[in-house]
Amino acid sequence: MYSLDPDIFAQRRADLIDRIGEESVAIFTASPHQTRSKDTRFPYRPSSDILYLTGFREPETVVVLAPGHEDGDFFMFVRPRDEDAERWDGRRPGPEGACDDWGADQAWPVDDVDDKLPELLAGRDTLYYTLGNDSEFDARVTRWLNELRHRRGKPPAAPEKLVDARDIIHEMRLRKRPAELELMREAADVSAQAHELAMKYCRPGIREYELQAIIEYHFQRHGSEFPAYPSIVGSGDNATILHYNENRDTIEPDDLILIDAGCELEFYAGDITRCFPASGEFSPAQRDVYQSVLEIQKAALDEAEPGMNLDELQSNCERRTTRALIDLGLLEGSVDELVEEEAFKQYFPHKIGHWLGIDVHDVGPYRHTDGSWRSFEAGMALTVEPGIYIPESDESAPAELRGIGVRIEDDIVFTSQGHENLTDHCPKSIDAIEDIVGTEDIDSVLPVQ
Ligand SMILES: [Mn+2]
Repeated sequence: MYSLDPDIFAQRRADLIDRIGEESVAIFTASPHQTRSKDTRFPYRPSSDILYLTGFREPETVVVLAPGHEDGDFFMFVRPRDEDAERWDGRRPGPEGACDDWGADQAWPVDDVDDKLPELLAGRDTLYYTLGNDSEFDARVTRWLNELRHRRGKPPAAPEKLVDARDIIHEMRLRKRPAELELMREAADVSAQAHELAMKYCRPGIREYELQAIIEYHFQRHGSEFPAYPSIVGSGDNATILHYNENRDTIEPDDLILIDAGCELEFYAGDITRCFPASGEFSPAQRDVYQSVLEIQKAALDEAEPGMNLDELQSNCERRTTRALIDLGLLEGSVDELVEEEAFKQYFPHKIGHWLGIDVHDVGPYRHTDGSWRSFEAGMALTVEPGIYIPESDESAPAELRGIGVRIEDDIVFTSQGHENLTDHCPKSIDAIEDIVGTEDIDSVLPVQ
């Protein structure tokens, strides 16, 4: 169960209920449990919107918020208690637990959804529900609406308007409150410490997956159940693959290593990228690329404050990156023309950052509905992660730069005045990194048997 105070979930539901109003009803469904192979499954990752509203984490769950209903406003359909199933697959709270421990006003076994849920829709004007996630459930919703429309002897009872439920809840999730920020700070701290450990225990000859194991061991020691996303440990040319996660190679003495890893703590994500040389000393070429990215990141952090928007941050980063690429001998021409042609995309193909929260690429629109970019506001959490990647195969690049990939990523939260950098203490300057890499010996801690 969440360590977040149950009142926080109650407050979120109350907020959502306020926003949708008494004429409406909202349905949220859990994502399905995915098969990993044959009859085994991936560990279940609860659906973020349901986590946000309830903290409840089981598959097959349906949450209904029906403001002003005579029996309450928070209803759940959950997996029923089942002695045999629980003996095999684990304990279930069942409907009773959903009421007692998660605060549902009423809860039923999920198999009762066809009997009970249409009643919760009856008489409402607007249904908040997201079509397209689960075609089977979509068909059920359609059937219930039709049944309500054709009900005899009663006034038309089916909601006439269907609104995407994400619009409203994702807007809420975009602004983090103090209790969430505390968890995000903790997720950032644990993630930062894990990067530091990887730097300390790195040495030529170690495998990428060993560094991954050190990082993920640290995550779990601190109560994280999952990494927030598959950890990226790329040495040498592997660092130029943006979402590399084979992590099987042996680290060579001359490699620069890129690690992009963050823990998920109480379902809040950390997301940090750091790069460091396996030998403990940057080569001149690695140093040049690294220092360029570091300065680009510093400039972005210096200007990231409320009132700015992601498009401005991105454009400025593209311009600075273009200038750096010219200085490094990777592009030729004028900054204006190269920016216009988007020539930087060959070496910086991604965005400067993304929202961060319960999902690592968190929800919430970056633009207003009219297409204009929305300004950053206090409580919004963003990653800032410029990069330059020069694949080994790039014959147009100076030979000494090929096979170097650098990304530097911090997690920030906007405050009324500027921002708080949650991951600033993770070693980042060339001196700080060179001081720490290779200072510990993993074999003395965990000898290979
Ligand atoms: Mn990221």
